[in-house]
Amino acid sequence: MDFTLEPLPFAEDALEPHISQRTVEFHYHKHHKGYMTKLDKALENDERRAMSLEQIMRTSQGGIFNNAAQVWNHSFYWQSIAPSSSTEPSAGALRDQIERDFGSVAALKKELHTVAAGAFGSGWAWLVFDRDKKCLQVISTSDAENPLSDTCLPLLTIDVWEHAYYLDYQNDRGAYLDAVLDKLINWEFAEANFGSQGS
Ligand code: MN3
Repeated sequence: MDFTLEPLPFAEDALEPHISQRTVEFHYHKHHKGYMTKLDKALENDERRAMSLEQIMRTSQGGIFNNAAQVWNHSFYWQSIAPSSSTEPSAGALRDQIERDFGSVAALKKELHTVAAGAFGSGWAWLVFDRDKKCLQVISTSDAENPLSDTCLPLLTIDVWEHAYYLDYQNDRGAYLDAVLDKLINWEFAEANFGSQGS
């Protein structure tokens, strides 16, 4: 794999006032980049250097898994949020599936809020599509874990590590989640992921 970080999909101040430029700077240049730097160093003389990031995650444990997964999770997070997002998914396949599985978009947002707020310690909240059960689910993972597998297709994620919100909201994770869920969720990204499920 190429050990350079892809650029942010928006300007560093573009999420203001919901997520500050200072948070995005630290989050991207220190945390996200830090995981990539550590992964690069850990794989210095390792045949896994030639693998894709996804292959490295599948075949590694411990520090190498943690750094690889955190690189992947953060790239996915930066795409899961966007400035001036539409507040709801537009009419279409994902919206139909949301209404089937949760009743409404509002109920899905409430479930995301509950799961993300209730996740103990550091981790991630996810909207995923279960290919076996053919349904959407909201789940959380701890630390660097992610739900990526043959049966589980991630559609969007919310970072609930404290570094994602502490500078802006201190210990009030709920206020950060309100801002993300009401103003920043990139429904077009979730729709594109949902559309890639195959059949
Ligand atoms: Mn983070």
